[in-house]
Amino acid sequence: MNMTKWWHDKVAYQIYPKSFLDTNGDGIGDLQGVISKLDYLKMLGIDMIWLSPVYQSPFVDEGYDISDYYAIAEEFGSMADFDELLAEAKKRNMHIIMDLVINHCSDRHEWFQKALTDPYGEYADYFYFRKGRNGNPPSNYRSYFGGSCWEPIPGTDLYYLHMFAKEQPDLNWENPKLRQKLYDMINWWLDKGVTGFRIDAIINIKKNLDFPDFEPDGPDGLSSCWKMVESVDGVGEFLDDLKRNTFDKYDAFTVGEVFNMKEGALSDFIGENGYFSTIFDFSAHCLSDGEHGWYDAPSVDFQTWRNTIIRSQLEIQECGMEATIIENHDEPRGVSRFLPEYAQTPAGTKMLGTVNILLRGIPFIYQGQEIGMQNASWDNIEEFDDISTKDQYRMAIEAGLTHEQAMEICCRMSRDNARTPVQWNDQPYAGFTTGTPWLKVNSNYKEINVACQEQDPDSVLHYYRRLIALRKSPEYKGVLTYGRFVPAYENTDFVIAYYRQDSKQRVLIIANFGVEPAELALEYPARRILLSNQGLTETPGQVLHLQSCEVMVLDCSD
Ligand code: TEU
Ligand code: CA
Repeated sequence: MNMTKWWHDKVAYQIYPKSFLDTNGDGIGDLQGVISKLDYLKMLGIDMIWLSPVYQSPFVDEGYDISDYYAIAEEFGSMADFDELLAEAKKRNMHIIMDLVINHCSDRHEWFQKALTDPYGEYADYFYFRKGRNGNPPSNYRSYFGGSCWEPIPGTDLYYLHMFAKEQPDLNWENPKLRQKLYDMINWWLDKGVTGFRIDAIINIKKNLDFPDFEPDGPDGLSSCWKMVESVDGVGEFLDDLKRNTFDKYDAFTVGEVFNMKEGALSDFIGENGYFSTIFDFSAHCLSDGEHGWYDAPSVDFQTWRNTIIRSQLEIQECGMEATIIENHDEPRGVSRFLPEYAQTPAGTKMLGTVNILLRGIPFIYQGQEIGMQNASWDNIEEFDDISTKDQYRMAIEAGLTHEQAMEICCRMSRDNARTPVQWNDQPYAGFTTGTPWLKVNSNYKEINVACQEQDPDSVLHYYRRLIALRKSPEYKGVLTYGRFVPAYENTDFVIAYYRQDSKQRVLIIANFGVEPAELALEYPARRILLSNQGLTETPGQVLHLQSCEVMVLDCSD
């Protein structure tokens, strides 16, 4: 990678607007809430904000079902609010990137409504309308949210395809007219001043138009729809066309949500001329993918997690950069997921953050991560809002698990763990709203909230500020952005360590995830301690003593 890009050294923050901050008491976060916290984010060191969808939507899948790409959801405010957000961000030299959901839209979108009224007309070809086979749907695909991917169209012998919920019909990317409409829409937002996009579920846009059946892989007799996605060729042509007609013209930043990529395709995606600027590194998250669902998800031990991160970093740096995350709106909280119970403390939270944020890549911090928000506790299935959690619960029960077992799994894995309101203070509903929040507030808000952490210089929040400041400091920015990733101390149990180094500098990041203290001889003498979650300031000697959950960042340049 030789060319530098404007976004290489940026630190990003994901906002899930519905749960960020409510300013009008309706229990739903809104754009004014985001605007009011721009200074807070600036102070944290954030350069770029990814907004989860704020478009008009029936919210069946919380905004990932868009009914009008040119309108702001009235729950969140107006287009004037959005323009104000853009202007206020710009004043602070911050970028706004939108969520681009173009594999599917909402069944309430005008295109789909028109298609339904004229199932053989022009708009039907914006979607996949197909005849059934012998009284069955056109193929045996199971959607990501459960049940068949095919929904009958009333009054016809046709079905339409939906890889996600039935309220999210898939758009037909084979249709050049549809593609052009999407490009026009993307360019309209870029003209407005958004500087890029996070691109949702994008690998799914290429279908095998024969829609062949696959071997059933569950008791429902269906086969996961991603098998078709993984087996079909040609997504690259669409992605290339997309990029040339939109992002390229604006030097936009794009981060793709890409699962199920083909072996060896990484450089096509994120190389110098890749389809995207970057994609998310989900390698650690995929470790807990069950064969059938959450109910048969394997548990992940420390060594596997560490080795996965190392392997992934080594592979990526040969092609480009990926976006590194601990959590997002689809994942449980990282502190609850990646840290053993004894480490689910402020020290452990800082350690996990340090290891992640100093990796080679573009860090994306998810709202609340900077104060160490954790999974919530859920008492019954009705408390969940998430469509996927409800489906996973049903699947677990169908597979023979008890209600208690199924609940235990949903508590651990639910996407709603990341969607509980941000904990701003210790007031009712954590200061998120003066009304009733749309989703329950985590009961630990009195211990974990922004206001109390502001008061405490040792808090996770203050530590995150120092961590990001180090990453962006004039002295270390170069090596921490472009420096190579070199794993270290790989044979030491419970330690994860790596160097970031270039021809002039070498920085060691080293963390002890174990219960026991660790003692290690430094391979290169330390010149200076750059960061410590124990507040240490004295440069260590030859032998490094790391307590349980201790992390250190050392300048070990020659
Ligand atoms: O996610 C795509 C995706 O593959 C995940 O939804 C995954 O299948 C799911 O989290 C398992 O629980 C994107 C968005 O991030 C997600 O919020 C949307 O629900 C989905 O697309 C549909 O737009
Ligand atoms: Ca509101």
